[in-house]
Amino acid sequence: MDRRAPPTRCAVITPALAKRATRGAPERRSPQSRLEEAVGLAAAIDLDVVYSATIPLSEIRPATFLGSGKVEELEGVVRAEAVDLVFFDAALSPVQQRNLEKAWSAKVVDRTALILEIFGMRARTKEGALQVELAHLNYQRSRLVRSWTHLERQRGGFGFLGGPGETQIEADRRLIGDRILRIEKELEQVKRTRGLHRASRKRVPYPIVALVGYTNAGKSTLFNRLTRAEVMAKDLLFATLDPTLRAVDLPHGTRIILSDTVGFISELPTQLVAAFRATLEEVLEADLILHVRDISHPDTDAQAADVSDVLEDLGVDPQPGGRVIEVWNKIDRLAPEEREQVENRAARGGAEAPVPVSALTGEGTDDLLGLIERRITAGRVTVSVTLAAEDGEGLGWLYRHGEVLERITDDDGAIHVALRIPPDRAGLITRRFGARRVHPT
Ligand SMILES: Nc1nc2c(ncn2[C@@H]2O[C@H](COP(=O)(O)OP(=O)(O)OP(=O)(O)O)[C@@H](O)[C@H]2O)c(=O)[nH]1
Ligand SMILES: [Mg+2]
Repeated sequence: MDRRAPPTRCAVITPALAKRATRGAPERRSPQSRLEEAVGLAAAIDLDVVYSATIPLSEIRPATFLGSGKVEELEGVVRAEAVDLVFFDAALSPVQQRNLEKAWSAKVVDRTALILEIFGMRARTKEGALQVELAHLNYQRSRLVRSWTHLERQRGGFGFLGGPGETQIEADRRLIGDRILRIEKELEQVKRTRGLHRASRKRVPYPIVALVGYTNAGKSTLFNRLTRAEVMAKDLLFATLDPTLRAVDLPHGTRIILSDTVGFISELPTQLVAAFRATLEEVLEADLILHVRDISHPDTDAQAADVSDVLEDLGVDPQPGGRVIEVWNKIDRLAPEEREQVENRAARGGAEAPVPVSALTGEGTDDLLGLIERRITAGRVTVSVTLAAEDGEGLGWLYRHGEVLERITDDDGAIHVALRIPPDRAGLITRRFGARRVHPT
């Protein structure tokens, strides 16, 4: 259904608190790049950004966030630019939101609401859609105002872009509560199914390699390059939402499953962190995590720090060297001397060394595949097993529990199998098939 409303005229406001007001919390980004990201978020949902500004302020006012002089000044802007919607890039309390809407006679959405809206538009799988809806309902319930979003969406509309005349209706708490219960039940059902899928995948001996990284870092482009797939890769924040999996054969024949997933962003709404835990659970279980960074971005370090924070929250040690490999993407965009620095850093080697690549041109991606293979197979052992000709069940078991490198049937029908397995499975094999030659690869 493509019922396009005329583009909504949007003003993007990024408040920049003075150091004092942030209680010394380190600000990782410049106000300018925060504003650029905010404009990118608005654009990600097809808003027509007609005005954008950083508003410096020394303290947050409980009633309107900004001081009264600023509120008035912006009222003039909203009127002059015929703004329908103000994206206020911070967390607003319901009271602040309402007061600003009154003062500006325009719809006001904060960062959480906007990101929820983007996620709502992008969710494709049933689970993704349910999780976004759940996050939405929780957000609404916490604000006691009926939202412009999922109710509108059910009518096939464009969420809060739904037009004027929309009033803030007191939410019917009970209605929302009932709905939350229903969705939670449905989610449980979907999760059970997914759990089964995952369990069956676990039995597949292929290691899982997960791509993570800041939104727009180039994960999907890299995924496509490595798998020759065609996942949507766009200069768009949160182009990918639902996880995608695909098998890749590494240079020496090791097969892995590569997973592309949702990108991270600073101040990811807590509702969504919870909701997307399931998506990110794939990451938790991955054998290897590729942290894809846009090394050409001025905020690359701040972005990497944000990603590390989320990984840490999920219980993954974000330090490169362990399960994480840092992939420094977009080297084609670097100036020659910057590029040299990056390459020197990579050449120093070691387990923590980043891998410079360009997902766009393909430079460095062969090295990356080689490294993935070395890391995956390191510590694996090869075992040789001989089976009686009639032991079809045993053969099936081996295929499920290891990576069969070679299988030879000799003249009297006996089957010799060379199997590569993680070391912790060696005991299992010896127990089941008797003592066998076990040697490291
Ligand atoms: N110059 C250059 N551009 C790249 C490279 N890799 C990706 N891009 C561009 O960066 C933009 C974002 O790429 P995506 O692959 O969609 O990024 P993503 O990390 O999947 O983003 P989300 O799904 O939004 O989290 C696209 O316009 C890509 O063409 C690269 O190596 N060099
Ligand atoms: Mg993507």
